[in-house]
Amino acid sequence: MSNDYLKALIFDVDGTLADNERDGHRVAFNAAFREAGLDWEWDIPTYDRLLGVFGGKERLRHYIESFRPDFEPPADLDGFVRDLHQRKTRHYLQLLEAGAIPLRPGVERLLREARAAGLRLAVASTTTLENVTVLLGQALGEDGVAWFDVIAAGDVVANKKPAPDIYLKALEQLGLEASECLVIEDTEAGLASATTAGLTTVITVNGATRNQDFSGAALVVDQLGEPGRPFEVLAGDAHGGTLVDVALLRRIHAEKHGTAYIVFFQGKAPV
Ligand code: XBP
Repeated sequence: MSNDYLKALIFDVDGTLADNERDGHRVAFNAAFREAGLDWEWDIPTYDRLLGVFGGKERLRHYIESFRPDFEPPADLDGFVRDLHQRKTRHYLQLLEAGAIPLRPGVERLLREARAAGLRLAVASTTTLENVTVLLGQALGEDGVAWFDVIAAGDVVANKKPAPDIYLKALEQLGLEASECLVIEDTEAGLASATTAGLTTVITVNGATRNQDFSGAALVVDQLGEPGRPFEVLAGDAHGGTLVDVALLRRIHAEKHGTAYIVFFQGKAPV
């Protein structure tokens, strides 16, 4: 039994902080295809299937290999994919900068509460680093990025989710043990990644992930919840709570790690 107190929250980004896959990343991929003179168009059902492959470059390559037997790949396939992905990232950043991609309900509330309670914040995401920093700056204001001690993102690891690498990287950069952190995720692959890294995980589903298998998650909800807009509990024990807040996360963590559950002075863990 461990005696570790909860010290940090690690957030996935796409689908968790923002519901940005279908109306953000997908739209940007399609704009890149048009710009490159390709007649490819990813509709929502196609994109939902492609979401099984994490990482934009990996997803493009999978699409070419598995969905476009008609396509004559160029000799430099890596360069072709890289160019297409750079175009996609430019279009995605434009959407972010236009304010087209807001945070999901309860996200900003939880981030603010966690900071006030002395918890450290981190990101572990498959997406390109700039996609994360621009989203945070746009949604939380100029110092939004500085709220996070660690932003582990994109190609800094060789193996993307469901491999545990990005969560292990975030833990290494935080200098913390898995037992001192909790993860917020939205996908089965993200859950597998965090769980293999030894982390306890709360799932906040979205339209594309609601029917995935989340056995092994500590709690599964439809959104983090706001006052007056309670979450729906899809699996697990919410301990009578109506939103994901620091008190509920401490309770879940304490239960999982066997830490004596005490009333923290002003919500802060003892040092
Ligand atoms: C989700 C992803 C990302 C984005 C695309 O990652 O798979 O690939 O769809 O991002 P996570 P890039 O849930 O870990 O945030 O095109 O920048 O790779």
